Amino acid sequence: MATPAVKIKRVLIANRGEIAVRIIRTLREMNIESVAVYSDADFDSQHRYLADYAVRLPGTASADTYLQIPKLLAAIVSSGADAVHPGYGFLSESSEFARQVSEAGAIFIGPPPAAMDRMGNKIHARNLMTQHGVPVVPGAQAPLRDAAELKKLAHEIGYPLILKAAGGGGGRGMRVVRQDSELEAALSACQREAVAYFGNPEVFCERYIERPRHIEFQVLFDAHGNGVHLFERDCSVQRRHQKLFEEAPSLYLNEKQRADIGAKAVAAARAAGYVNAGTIEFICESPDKAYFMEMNTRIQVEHPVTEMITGLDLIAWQIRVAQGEVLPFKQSELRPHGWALEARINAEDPALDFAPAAGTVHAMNLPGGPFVRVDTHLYPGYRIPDAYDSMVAKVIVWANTRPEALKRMQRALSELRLEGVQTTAPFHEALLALPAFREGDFTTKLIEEQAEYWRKSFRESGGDGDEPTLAAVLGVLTASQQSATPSVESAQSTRTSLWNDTARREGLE
Ligand code: MV4
Repeated sequence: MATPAVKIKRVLIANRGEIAVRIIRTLREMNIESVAVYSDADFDSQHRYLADYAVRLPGTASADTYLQIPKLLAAIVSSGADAVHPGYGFLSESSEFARQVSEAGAIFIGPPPAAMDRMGNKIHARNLMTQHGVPVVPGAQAPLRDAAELKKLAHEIGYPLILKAAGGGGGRGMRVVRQDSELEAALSACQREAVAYFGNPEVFCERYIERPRHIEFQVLFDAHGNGVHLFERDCSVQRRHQKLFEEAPSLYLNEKQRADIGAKAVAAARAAGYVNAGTIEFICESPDKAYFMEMNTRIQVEHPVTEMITGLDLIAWQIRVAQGEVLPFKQSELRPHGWALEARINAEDPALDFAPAAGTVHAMNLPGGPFVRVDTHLYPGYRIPDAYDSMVAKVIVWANTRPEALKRMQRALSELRLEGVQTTAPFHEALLALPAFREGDFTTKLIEEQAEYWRKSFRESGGDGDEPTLAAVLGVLTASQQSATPSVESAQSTRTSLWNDTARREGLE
């Protein structure tokens, strides 16, 4: 392996929870020291215990702690960290943070700020993709000026349409429009939300794809112009833009389609001048019609499924390319191996419409055994604070084939016990039993469209509370019909607390 241009010795992790723990583990394996930062609510958190050093960020709210650039810069200086890993959420996609970390003399373990900016504006990203031969959904090439212009475009593109904020992403502030009469109100609502959520009033439109498959490609680029894709993840199983279950590879694509879309993902990242690990999101109308949606310029929650099918530690590779190392493999040398699944375990209360719920983990039993991985920051006696997001564990399994992986996930979930908190685990058990899911016949609408199937089973079981799984699933479904609450991963960077926000939104909408 080529000698790195620089050798990172001490990394500050500007994050918390399972991802902070995950990053510390790789650092230790690489003989790199770790520096945790912790808010007052995270005094008892595992990432603080596990790191070599820990720096307090006074305060509790994300805005006062994990989102506070000045406090983080002070922690970098006081700890002597020579690099920063941002994890996901929080400041991970802030080009401003990346710039200030560099100016403070530390290495930002992530993409160059300019690449983040190129992909951050969705209109700019769409146009950049078109220039580089990456397909986008037919739509606007500039911010919409007014309803008249939108109407003209609508007649060119055809209904249904979707309005999105240029500064948005991850599903927030989108509006579907099905006819002329809805245009004006939808445009002004979308513009209003664009200002409120993203501080940017620019809005654009695209043809709306009713039942897409959400497939994203992991890419990895070094600083010397070498880049590969590490195959795809199918993240179609989601509710309210919150991913619940991910897998790699996707049953939807054959080898040729995988290679074609993968090449487009590499072209997309190259067009942005990308370095480090990133993800190109596509929505697919059919396996041969994949459109670029957006790029996530961070490590993602679901990165472990890619690690399982490639055998690569993605956090380690992020660090290596940040040190200037050259990628030692070519695309032609990479092959996916077997099948990996991930179930996100969120602490949520079915009695409160599956609202995020804090609590103390009085006792726990985590799944184990062959080819099972659990990424979590939980330990017995830990009190889950309500100031941050509700994801508390990821159960990841690997097997040679998808049917074997499904069986293994069922086995793993059957071992999971978290006493004192209610979780999304029952939802996953119901999902794994669902014929459409098992057969791979699903889109992003799966959960909504299966509502009737689950309701019927619930009625036939008597609906008397003897069926905790179905009752829990019905709770998920009820929640899924409420107003959109987008993904934690992308949303927590712009909000002080998702948990409080859920309650706030219910009052507002
Ligand atoms: C779309 C779409 C249909 N047509 N764009 C949601 C998240 C953001 N990244 C883009 N999203 C969508 N954009 C067009 N032109 C449907 C969605 C969408 C979606 C996409 C991926 C995963 C889950 C989704 C759930 C609802 C809507």
